[in-house]
Amino acid sequence: LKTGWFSELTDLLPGRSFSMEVEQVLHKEQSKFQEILVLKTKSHGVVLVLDGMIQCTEFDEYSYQEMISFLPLFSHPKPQRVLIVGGGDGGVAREVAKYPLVEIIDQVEIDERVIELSKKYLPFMAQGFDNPKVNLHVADGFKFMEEHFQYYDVIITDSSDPIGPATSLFQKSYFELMKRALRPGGIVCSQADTFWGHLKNAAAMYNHCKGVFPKAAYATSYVSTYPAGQIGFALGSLDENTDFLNPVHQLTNQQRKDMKLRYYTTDIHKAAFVLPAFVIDALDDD
Ligand code: AAT
Repeated sequence: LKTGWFSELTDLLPGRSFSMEVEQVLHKEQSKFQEILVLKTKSHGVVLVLDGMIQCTEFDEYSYQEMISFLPLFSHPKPQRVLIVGGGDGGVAREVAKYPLVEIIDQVEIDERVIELSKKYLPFMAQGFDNPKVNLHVADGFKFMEEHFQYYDVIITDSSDPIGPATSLFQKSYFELMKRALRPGGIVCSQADTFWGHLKNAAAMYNHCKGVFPKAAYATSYVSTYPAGQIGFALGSLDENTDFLNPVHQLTNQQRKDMKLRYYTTDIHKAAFVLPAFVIDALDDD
């Protein structure tokens, strides 16, 4: 490896790696839960890395935060109470807070240090926490879910990958707990891995939704700095009539400009559910 470069080297991605040239290591520590690294890179601005995996970069974070937020929010007729699990950088809170129908945003992040360091080094994302609608809890998302019943309209799980503290958020039992925590008509959306090389994980997440909710769907987005440049989302709805492919709230160009959306459009939403043949077959098989 060249010195001065960060390479994403983890057991989750054997035999390959994405690299960025580092201008400065802004911060490095071992928290109670994970290794936290904040880098200033030449090409991607500030980058947050947890346990060796890239969580977000200043350059393309919006492509992920907007999709994981608005795929579920615009599929729900009246999303007043939203729960965000994970998302310690504040990017999803920033997006969810933009939507006027949303009245309450609870967020449960396990690692206080991710929040504190994001406030310091990623203020363009952590500004999400300043919104008065946001109530931040520092706790384990799985435990939090066990203690909440029939309350939320939308639950967004913006979690790190299924290794370390986030492992429980990828299990079927977590989807059962989310179902219980929703009000009638509620919708969930979870980070669901990449189908390039992790097809089994992606299909498992879709099948958790399909096994637990009357309606399920799998969506995809381009995120240039995530493994293979692609990440999926598993969506489930308590309302069997939810039509994920045709969002109830469709945005005009003016509306999306007013919301300062840089990635999400209604057409991108519809296209996100159009999947390659090998993915369709893998989702059907399981
Ligand atoms: N907004 C995009 C960044 C993330 S951050 C994922 C967050 O989930 C981290 O802050 C981590 O501390 C938190 N987290 C992990 N486990 C739990 C848990 N059990 N309960 C609550 N929060 C948790 C997502 C990046 C996706 C990366 C794709 N490769």
